Amino acid sequence: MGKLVSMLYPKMTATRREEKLDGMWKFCFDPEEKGEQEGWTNGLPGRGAKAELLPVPASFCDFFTEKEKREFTGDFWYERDFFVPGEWKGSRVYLRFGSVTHRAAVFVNGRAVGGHEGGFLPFSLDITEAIRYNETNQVVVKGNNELADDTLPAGQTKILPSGRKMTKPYFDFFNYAGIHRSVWLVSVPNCAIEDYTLSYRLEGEDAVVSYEVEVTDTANELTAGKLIANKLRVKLSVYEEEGDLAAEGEAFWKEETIRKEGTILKGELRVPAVHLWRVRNAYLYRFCFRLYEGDSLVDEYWEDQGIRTIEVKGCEILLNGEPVYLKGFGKHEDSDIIGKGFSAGVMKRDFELMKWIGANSFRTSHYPYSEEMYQMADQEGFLVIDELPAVGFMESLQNFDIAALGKMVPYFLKPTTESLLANHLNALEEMIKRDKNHACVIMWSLMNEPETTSEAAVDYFAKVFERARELDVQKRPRTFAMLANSLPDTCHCYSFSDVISLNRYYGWYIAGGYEIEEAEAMFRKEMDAWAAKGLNKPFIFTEYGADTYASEHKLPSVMWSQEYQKEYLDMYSKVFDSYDFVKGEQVWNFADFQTVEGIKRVDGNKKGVFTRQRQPKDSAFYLKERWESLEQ
Ligand code: BDP
Repeated sequence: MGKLVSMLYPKMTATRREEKLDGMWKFCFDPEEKGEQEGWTNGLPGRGAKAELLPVPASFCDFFTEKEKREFTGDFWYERDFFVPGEWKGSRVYLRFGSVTHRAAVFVNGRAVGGHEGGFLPFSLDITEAIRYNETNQVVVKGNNELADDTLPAGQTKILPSGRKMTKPYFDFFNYAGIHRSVWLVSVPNCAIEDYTLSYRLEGEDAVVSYEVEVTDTANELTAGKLIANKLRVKLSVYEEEGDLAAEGEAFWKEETIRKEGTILKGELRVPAVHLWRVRNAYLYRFCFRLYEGDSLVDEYWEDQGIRTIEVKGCEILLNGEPVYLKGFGKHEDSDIIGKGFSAGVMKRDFELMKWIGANSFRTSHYPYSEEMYQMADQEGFLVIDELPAVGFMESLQNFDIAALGKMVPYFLKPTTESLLANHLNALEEMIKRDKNHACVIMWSLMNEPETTSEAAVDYFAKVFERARELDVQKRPRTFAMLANSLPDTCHCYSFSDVISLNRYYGWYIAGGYEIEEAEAMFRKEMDAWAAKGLNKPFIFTEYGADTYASEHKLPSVMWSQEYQKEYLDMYSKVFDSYDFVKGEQVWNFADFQTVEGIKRVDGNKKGVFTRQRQPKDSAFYLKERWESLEQ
């Protein structure tokens, strides 16, 4: 495996070049796992018109009409050519994948250049030694989408009598796979800005920006002596939206700081009369970092960022010191035909709908989304709960066979726990590294509905939660979404959360339909029990919802009808409004989405407030009225 390098989003600057390699790629399934043996690392079978072509970015699943292709589990391969300009000689060249689900090994001109585990975070591979300049080069990606007890997300791979593999997820969304996000060819100077981290403090009308910049040099080792002798310095210029300079600072390496911080440079600057980034009222400054050696520019990188603070105090979630109430959804990256592939069009529509309905937030359930979603949320002033793909840590949830046989083992006592934790911490590090500077990210969700009722979970939780605190310079609140059986008297782990996030289905999975009054009573009983604990922490609802068929109307209501979805949501609204420690409501789900087939799902999960085609169900108008009448 190659060394994983900078997570910075590809950008053209005075010193950097990028080219998107999206479009039609050659594609091949490899059910017999013979690719390597047959030399596919040098190119896939089927030349010219004999090649099978597939679009990138997209899931491969829903293009095909054959079921074994849609459900395909195992190895799959992609290939395409790319051209490397001769002018790039002397700089470092990378291939940057937004995501390949769930894992990838990459070959350039037949040579292995690295890979990545985990299907929802980006990776860059240094391909400088493998390319030919001013010529056509070839990239081959071997992907794999199998799940196991220790993968994020978790699940199983079953072998059918035909020998075909099949995915058995422990979670409720279709196991879409493929190259889901853009692929870039990137050129970056040898001595470059590897990463930067921002945090803020408000002082009267001003903001004090603390910044850290990490510099790497792939050609030479950056020793303390060299950093000082080369007179390397970083200049940070912060520009207003109109382009005027708002603040500027410069930092040099000094003997004392190098000994302590290595190649990381730290500085502070003051933005006078700051325009704060506010909920649904964003302001973005352009942060431009320039790395100089003496007087010559070595590297330049910029991004638009909002300035804001986020903290939890008592039962309040405070943005810029002011309380916020979350209104919005748990979402999915999911749409017709392209599955989990990124589409700027779908993203735009989703934001338009969320604005229309009066939402101000969403959770990236159940995995980190494409980077463009966070950029857009920064732009639109949406609050994002950023979630890891840590879902399915509860074997019985979707794996009905095992549950029925009563073969349940506490999830964190399985022999796979150690490798699960290693994968989990790795994804955590990557997610925080990728998303830490986004103003929109106000909270980290470290797991969805894990098993928390056995003591074994405590040690696991402690490690994940402590690591998140350590990694995030902004010290954002941490949470995890709690399953129905994680209750005040059964859950061993809620105290790790800075904000308590509940997924609740009273009135759907529990006491649905005419029994809804009983559901409400049970719900209130649980809330009273939480209140009695006096946790002095904010509570939010990260899930509540009812499956609803967009074609069903019924008076009086029945479950699955549009009328029932409204009654259900209205019951929840009343309960939320009775407890002042409830600081947010995110309905499950924004839109209908694809799942595995089964007796509980009619061509997918229908809890959407919008259909999968992004048209409103009746409950959308109900929520619009409520959310527009609630304060931020
Ligand atoms: C919760 C899960 C979510 C499911 C939802 C449901 O967090 O992924 O889709 O319930 O059942 O258990 O609709």
